[in-house]
Amino acid sequence: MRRVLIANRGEIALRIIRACHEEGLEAVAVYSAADRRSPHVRAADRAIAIGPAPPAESYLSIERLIAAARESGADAVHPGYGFLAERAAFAEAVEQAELIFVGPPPAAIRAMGDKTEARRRMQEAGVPIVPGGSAPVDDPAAAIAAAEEIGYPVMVKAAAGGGGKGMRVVRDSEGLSAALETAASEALKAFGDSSVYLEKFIEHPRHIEIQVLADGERTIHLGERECSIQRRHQKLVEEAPSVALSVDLREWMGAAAVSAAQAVGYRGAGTCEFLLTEDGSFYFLEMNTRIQVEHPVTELVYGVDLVREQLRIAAGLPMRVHPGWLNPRGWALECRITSEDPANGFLPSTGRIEYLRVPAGPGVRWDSGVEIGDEVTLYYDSLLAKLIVWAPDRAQAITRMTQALDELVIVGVATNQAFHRRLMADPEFRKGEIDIQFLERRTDLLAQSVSPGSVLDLAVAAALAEDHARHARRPAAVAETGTSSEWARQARSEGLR
Ligand code: MV4
Repeated sequence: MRRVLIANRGEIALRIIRACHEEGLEAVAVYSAADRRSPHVRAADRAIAIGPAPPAESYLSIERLIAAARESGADAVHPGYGFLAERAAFAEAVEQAELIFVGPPPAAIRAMGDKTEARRRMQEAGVPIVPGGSAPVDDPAAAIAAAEEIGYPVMVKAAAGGGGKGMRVVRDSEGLSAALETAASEALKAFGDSSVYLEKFIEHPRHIEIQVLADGERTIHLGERECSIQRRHQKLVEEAPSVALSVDLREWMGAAAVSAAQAVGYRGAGTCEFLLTEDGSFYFLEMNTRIQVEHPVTELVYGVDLVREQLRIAAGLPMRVHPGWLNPRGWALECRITSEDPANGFLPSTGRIEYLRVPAGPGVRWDSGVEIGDEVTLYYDSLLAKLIVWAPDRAQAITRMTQALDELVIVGVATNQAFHRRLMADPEFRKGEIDIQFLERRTDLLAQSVSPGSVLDLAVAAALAEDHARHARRPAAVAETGTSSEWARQARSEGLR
């Protein structure tokens, strides 16, 4: 393996290009007409135009991507996340073109993509799944009988689903047939497959996911990520480790994730999603057969570069992860900075990034695909950057994130930055008292719009507050008078300190 085509854009394309270079590999970027000036295009060794801005005609075109790989002499393809990353047909097309797919075998993608198939495989492998059916239900009478058995509330889920589409909660037999119909039609629309099945609805769980790596020889886990802070199935903040896991629970969930991966012949980096209840029960939900957006928090606490490991494994090399290293150290947090306006129902905002000040300092990582001057459009998802921090413990990580959010300035598009600041200051969040319904309860953290008339007042107040904060940050010794040292006093008065 010498040259890798990155079938993606934005921050993850840049992330993968950097990993390629560290592994001594050449990186080929692809770009749509909207991305011709993007940072990932300049960072790569070569870049190939693959079509117009709409994803269907560029980043989602299997044909054009394979053609670009051929034209550039690439011998491998990394899909990143989103777009074609979890399409078994893409992995197959890559392999049919005699290229290496940097990801799991197509059969593993396919098995995990069908949720009822995945449930059957997990059951066989002894991985705990949510009580419920492992085959699609078709007629309402059978569904009512099944729901009685499971016990209400139940959830109707799309077999081809994932990520929250085609799901309905049902609290009694009355609502069941309507829910079956809406879930089935939603599933048909979203996935082209109307099959649905039933599960017990788990109330107020945490969303915990386990990172796995498999190189064909060994399958290991790299602990958990806590992903409960989400809104409408979009994660906003992730952390590693989770306050909810003891060393023992980490090993149990880790072992379950390893079994899940082994059950489908997994290779590469993957993630098993679980629901974790307050009493410490956990249930496998689904496996994401790709590198994930939030992978950096695991990298920071485990000291492992997951994308470099993906590349090594794809090249047929053993992973470099030494079993003795595998303990989380300290705490990592990630805030997804998106071009969405919390004051406007989180609608995507567009515009040119007129000014950008990026946070820095010890333990601060900024994974971004945008720069000053870039145009934010509606063609792609709204993730502008991931602000990631590491610190020795959770409290210090929150402090560090708060400081980094204070340093961050983005002018030109509305972002969710202020939401993240409110969250970091929130007592419940700081205690780690979170579950997947946290943001449904705490709508106060989402909104807080500012009327145009108060903007000037706020600007003046902000300037005064900044001045006050600068004084507060100055070391106490400087502010003090009446020191015994005439030398020091004199030096300070001359501005030498
Ligand atoms: C559930 C559930 C409660 N009970 N299944 C959402 C996306 C898909 N991965 C599965 N999902 C859920 N399945 C049962 N039986 C709650 C969710 C869920 C959820 C899961 C993870 C993260 C965020 C979520 C938000 C709403 C619902």
